Amino acid sequence: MSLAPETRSLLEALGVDAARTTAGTMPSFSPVTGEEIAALTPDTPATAAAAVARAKEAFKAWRLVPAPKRGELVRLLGEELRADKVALGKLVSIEAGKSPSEGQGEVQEMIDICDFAVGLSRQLYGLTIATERPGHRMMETWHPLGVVGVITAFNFPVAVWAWNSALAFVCGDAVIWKPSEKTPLTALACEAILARALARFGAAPENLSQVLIGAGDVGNVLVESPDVALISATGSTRMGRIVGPKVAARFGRSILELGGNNAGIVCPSADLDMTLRAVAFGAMGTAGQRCTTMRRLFVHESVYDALVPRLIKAYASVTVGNPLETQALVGPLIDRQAFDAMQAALAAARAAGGTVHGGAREAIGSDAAYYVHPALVEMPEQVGPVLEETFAPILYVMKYSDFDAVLEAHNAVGAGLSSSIFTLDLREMETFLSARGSDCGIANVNIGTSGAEIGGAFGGEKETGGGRESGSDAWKGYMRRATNTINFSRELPLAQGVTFDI
Ligand code: UN1
Repeated sequence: MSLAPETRSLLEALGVDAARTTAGTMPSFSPVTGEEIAALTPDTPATAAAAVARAKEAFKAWRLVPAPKRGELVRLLGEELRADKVALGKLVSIEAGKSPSEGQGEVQEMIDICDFAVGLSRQLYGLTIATERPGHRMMETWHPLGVVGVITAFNFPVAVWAWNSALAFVCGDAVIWKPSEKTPLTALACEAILARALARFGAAPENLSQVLIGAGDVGNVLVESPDVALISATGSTRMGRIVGPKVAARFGRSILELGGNNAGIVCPSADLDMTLRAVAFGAMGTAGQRCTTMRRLFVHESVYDALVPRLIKAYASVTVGNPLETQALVGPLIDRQAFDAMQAALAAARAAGGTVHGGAREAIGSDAAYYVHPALVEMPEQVGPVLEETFAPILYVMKYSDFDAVLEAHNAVGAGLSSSIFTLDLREMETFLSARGSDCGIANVNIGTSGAEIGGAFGGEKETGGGRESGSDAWKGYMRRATNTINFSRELPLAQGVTFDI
């Protein structure tokens, strides 16, 4: 096959050897046109195993480089990403179908995590702890963990790699990345960008970072290898149910960032203009293909008629289109399976008494591209498809009257990633953020469920998998902790007052 001229020039500008993307057996498609845009040579379980062996060697050297020096590599990566922000953002648009603003926003998220990680490289602190024994000192030390396997999804094809790699690099780990088979080109572009940073850095071991192109059989080598200390996997709950137990069975560590079924609650005092915009972006942005996409909305009966008709209007007027050629707010679904899943969910919602607004396919581009109008579904209650994550732009809207009951309904789904409350009432807000409020890893007030900044820990509870990536102290997941007790006395007092006189 041959590359489209635009894809070819982008890949070349980003430093990817275009020849590597045309001669293989693994096709890659753009959701923008539905056309095949590349054909790559996939890795195999054998080449994946070889990569693990190489990464182990790289780790042995990298763990000895002082952390602030490791941070210098990430600083250079941030610089390279700044230089390539527009080009990489565009490749994200081609491969994942995001609008230009969202494609570049994703690259900005990578730059942000690099900046964060550079600072972190001088702040990998352990505690000094009071000991009960005289002449002793107790402290904890954080050491590099090992080889980190990063498995990412199509919807954030580059940012999630950066969240993991920027932290892993400053923490002293080697990284093997298995990107989604739906977005291999952006992964190769990241590899090329990192290669420039590594060349400027000069002192990193070979194979500090490797990319494996392929499907589940390749990722499975990482998952099952005892030489991969940490698996950080982003994707569906179905994937997590396979990966999590396998890693646990070998006592490996995992950071799982799985499905979300994120909800907003609109209270009587809510600023409805702001709520409207927050819900519109949260539910329709990225064509509903963020793990943080707002999928459920509970609206108090006193404001239902003031808000929901306006929302339906906003849905009707939103522009859907080719993200490379138009200013449309909503781009394509990733593929036909996503479209089929959306239509199946809408049929189930109708059968359960829902009133569907929107949701039809739009004839944009070829038959192989799947553009849909986002759907808002008024549901009489939270049943059937409302309880599940469908990775498409469907917002289920339900009316509520009692605050305590809506909190319960809010938490009565399997996933626990992100959540929002729209209120100006202090009691409602604080209750939502309290122990009896939202059970999600992310709980917001007067903003939507998506678009988290990198400074906070990112992830969620229950079927979302419990992992935390990105900011705050998520770095601890990429290091191992040693508790050290040092006796600088001439005695040997035992802890807990135990005597053992010999
Ligand atoms: C994802 O969809 O996997 O909070 C990540 C957000 C983005 C990250 C989403 N910062 O929407």
